[in-house]
Amino acid sequence: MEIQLWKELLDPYEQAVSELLTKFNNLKREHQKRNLYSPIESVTGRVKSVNSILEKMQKKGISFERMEEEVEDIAGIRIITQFVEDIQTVESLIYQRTDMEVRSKKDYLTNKKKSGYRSFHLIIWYQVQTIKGPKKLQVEIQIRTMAMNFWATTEHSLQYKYKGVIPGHVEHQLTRAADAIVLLDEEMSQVRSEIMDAQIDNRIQTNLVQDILRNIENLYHRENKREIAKIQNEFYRIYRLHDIDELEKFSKQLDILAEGSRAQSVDSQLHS
Ligand code: 0O2
Repeated sequence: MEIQLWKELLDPYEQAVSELLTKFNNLKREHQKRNLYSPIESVTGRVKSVNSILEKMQKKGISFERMEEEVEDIAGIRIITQFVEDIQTVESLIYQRTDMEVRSKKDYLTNKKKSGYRSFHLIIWYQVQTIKGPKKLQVEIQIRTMAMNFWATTEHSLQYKYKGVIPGHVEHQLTRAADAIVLLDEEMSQVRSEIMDAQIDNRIQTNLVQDILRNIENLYHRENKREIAKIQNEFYRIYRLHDIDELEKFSKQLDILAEGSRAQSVDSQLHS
């Protein structure tokens, strides 16, 4: 293969990664906007470097003709979750989609790798539209917790440092660290519902404060400034109470006030 063809070949994979990043980030945002707990903590993606593709082809004896079929992770997405339970939720979300078709999966959670590696992988078919028409390609989606990711990225760096031959004592420490990660994930699962509740409350409060401030700003342009100052002071007073129910009540009252003020302003514009 001529070197200049690599860019042409990898361009659709770049496009797939970029589109999928947007889609998974949107999934996270959608949850947040609806004050729901998001099983997705963060998403990253990359197209494998030519060097890594060549290395894999050499290691597995893959020909150039079979490359796109057999190197399944030319495009890679990594979804990080907070809890082990979220991994299955993300998997279900992917299965439900009509723009992603699951081709295969590798469950390194139930069957942890000898190295200690834990993660859940899906290989999906994903279609991109290019100027040459549609192209269906494979994307590897790795789904793992923050703790699993910490271990995997550290171990990956060591693999690189020791060129795949990690000394026995380091390997031993990595195995112990992998066991500790299993325990950490289990411990975090025990307090999962409490953490989820706290995060949802925090999100609700953030959205409420945003709504309140937007209403105050709109009223500021239409109403008496002294009245607005009073409303703002009342907001600060309620905010200091740390009571979401009170904040919600205040926000609803302000909604009604803002709606009334808006209607009055439209009315007076029509009659002027
Ligand atoms: P990179 O640099 O992340 O792209 P295999 O035949 O088992 O060697 P295969 O068939 O590609 O590999 O599938 P597998 O095992 O599911 O591995 C796919 C990817 O999972 C790897 O891609 C790594 O990203 C990750 N992975 C798998 N095993 C390990 C492990 O023991 N430690 C770490 N840190 N990551 C792992 P690449 O191409 O190997 O690497």
